Amino acid sequence: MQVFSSDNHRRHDAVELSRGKLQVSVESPRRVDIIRRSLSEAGHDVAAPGELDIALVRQIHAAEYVEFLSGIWARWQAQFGDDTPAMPFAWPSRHAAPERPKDVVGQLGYHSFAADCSIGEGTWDAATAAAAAAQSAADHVATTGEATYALSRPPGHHATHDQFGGYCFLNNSAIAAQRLLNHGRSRVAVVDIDYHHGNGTQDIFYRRSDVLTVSVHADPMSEFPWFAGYDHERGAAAGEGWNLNIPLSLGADYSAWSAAIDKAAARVADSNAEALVIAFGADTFVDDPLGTFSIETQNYVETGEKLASLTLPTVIVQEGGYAVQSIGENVAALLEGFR
Ligand code: Q9C
Ligand code: ZN
Repeated sequence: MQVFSSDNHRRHDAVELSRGKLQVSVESPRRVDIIRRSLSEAGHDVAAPGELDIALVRQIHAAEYVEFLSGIWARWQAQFGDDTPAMPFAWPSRHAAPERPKDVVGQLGYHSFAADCSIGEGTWDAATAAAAAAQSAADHVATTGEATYALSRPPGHHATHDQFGGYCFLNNSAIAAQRLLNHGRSRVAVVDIDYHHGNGTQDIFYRRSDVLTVSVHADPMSEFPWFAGYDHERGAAAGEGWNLNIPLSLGADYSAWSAAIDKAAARVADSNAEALVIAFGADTFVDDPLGTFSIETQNYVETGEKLASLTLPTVIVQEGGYAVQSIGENVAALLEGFR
């Protein structure tokens, strides 16, 4: 399979606030090193992505958010004069449409929803490289029809129209879906099988019917991102009926998870979608430090086979997965299902 991966991911190496402590983020550069090694060994062809079309990013994200992300590090450094990472710590009240403050710290709160991300000197370059991988994968799928994998890092599915969070800055899966539409597909389905709900992708396409969003994930009543991912969220306005959430109990096993994926696949088969984006997080794996599901490596082969049997042109985009010692085998297993 053709794989797109940029070395620029390395320029983002973050900290996260976790249980009261600032720690090195589990969303580490090593994740990509290990996936790349496994995929090369399995005979996949890894190429660097082309240059990102920033107009494509602006179809998905607010212009003021793109401007914020690209400039925030320089502004933070100018304001505080050192190399501490930029992080938010205050967010708007739920009760009113918030003002957008002028200040760097105010804007960090306005443009985020969680304190598990830090922004450093290379964050923008890494995030745009991740989006470029998704864009190039979509281009390759549109021209060849062959399933293609974007090894995007940092991940993207939590990033909303104008907020970062959950280790995500630019929504790579949404960018891939939009790129497929730009190539002339009239409807695209996004199936998100990361352990966590794809709240960002849901947010971006919530009022649209040209992108069907389906997510299988841990019940947000008990798991991040807490405030979205419920089964009553079905889309709005023109998008009514075009969002499907399938939350599962903590500790779900393969039989529960695979039944949910069957349901997701059935919705896609029913949708007239002309292309598919799989937002693939390996954090459903049994040994994942953030997840509670008990999916095993071999299960990802069968999952790949199931999704491949939809016979749609398919972009697979990397999302989460933090059991680094197994992440390479798990990604290789999912791709194996597409052979
Ligand atoms: N100390 C993705 O899988 N923070 N993001 C967990 C744990 C949120 C996961 C805190 C996890 C976000 C792309
Ligand atoms: Zn996840």
